[in-house]
Amino acid sequence: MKIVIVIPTYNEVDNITRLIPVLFDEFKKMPHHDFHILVVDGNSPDGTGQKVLEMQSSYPNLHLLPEEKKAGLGAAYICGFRHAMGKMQADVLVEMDADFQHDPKDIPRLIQAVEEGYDYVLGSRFIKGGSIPKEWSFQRKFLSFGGSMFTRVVLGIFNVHDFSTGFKASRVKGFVDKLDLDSVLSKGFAYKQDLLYRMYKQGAKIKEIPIAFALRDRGDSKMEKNNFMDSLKVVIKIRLRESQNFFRFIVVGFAGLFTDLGLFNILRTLVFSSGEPEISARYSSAISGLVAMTVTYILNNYWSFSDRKVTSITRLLRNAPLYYISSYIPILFRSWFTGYSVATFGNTFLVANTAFFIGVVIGLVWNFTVYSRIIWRKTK
Ligand SMILES: Nc1nc2c(ncn2[C@@H]2O[C@H](COP(=O)(O)OP(=O)(O)O)[C@@H](O)[C@H]2O)c(=O)[nH]1
Ligand SMILES: [Mg+2]
Repeated sequence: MKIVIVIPTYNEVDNITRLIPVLFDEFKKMPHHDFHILVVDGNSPDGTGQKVLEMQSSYPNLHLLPEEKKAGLGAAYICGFRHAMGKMQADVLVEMDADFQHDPKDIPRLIQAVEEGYDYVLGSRFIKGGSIPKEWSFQRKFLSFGGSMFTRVVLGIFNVHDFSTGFKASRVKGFVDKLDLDSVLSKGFAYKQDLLYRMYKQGAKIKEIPIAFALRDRGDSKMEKNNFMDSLKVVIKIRLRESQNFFRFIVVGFAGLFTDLGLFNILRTLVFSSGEPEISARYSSAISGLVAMTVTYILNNYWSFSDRKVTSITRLLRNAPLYYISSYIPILFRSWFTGYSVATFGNTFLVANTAFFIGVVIGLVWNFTVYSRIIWRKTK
């Protein structure tokens, strides 16, 4: 496999000159792979780029991708990934810092997992065997670990423990080459969470291997003060975007409820007011229910599930009975369940309404599942 280690640098001249020889020594242990180093330099004033160019005479597999200016960690990686995939035809991309916080000796373990068939291998600090520097302040430890746990829960990716690690290997074919790198949500640190989520959605087989995250060797950290907030924003943005169908579905549900209630009362008091009250209520309820269902059907099609909307009128008409019937199933269930509950636990306000509420929640889950999986199922 052709493996490209992408290393962004900004003022890392002391580190990169020592890291490069160590890495090429490490590569010798895996002679069956074709290793390359791609340094993406943000036009460092300390001459990092120049130094890399000089070292190329000793290391033919050393490459430099100069940026016009420092444009953020995410921007540097995206730029490097494009170059490594396009110009260099890489099979595997490795992300790594220049400052020895990532141990070059861990590279064989990352690559081995890729050989085993994993598509996204993360050097993880928060699993058994992994660690962060004990010298870090409590606040930094807390933000790092807490941030990852928060991301884990909000994104619902429970097989990952370290969402902000900067040491990882990704398979290109079928994975990184399928991602739309133009739309990555951050030019800075938070590109990590977004890329991870995209790889996950792409169906990558993910593996974490434990790493000991060291202290920066020389030079200063380029960590921006707002990294944490940047990541938080990106994670929440992803969650909202992914849940958009669901939020809209809930809003449409309320619109349906108001239509139903409003129309029921208008019909009952104004249209069928002259008839028998019992018959009037029955007709009004049947009509308002049907109209409300039609309204929600249309709103769901053109709004909640607008990303998958059905445009052909024949298909829309053909789907309608399925929509009405499937939406009616939880109502039937709810009716049976409330009846059963008052008969069993007593005919009180609390019992009736608790049962009704449970029925509503089950109905929500049922409807959303049927709508998103069947009626407005995603077609690739
Ligand atoms: N090209 C480029 N490299 C950067 C930029 N920001 C950080 N780096 C490099 O990315 C790596 C990670 O940054 P670092 O300061 O070590 O972050 P920390 O480990 O979180 O403190 C280092 O090799 C930096 O030199 C940037 O804006 N552009
Ligand atoms: Mg670092």
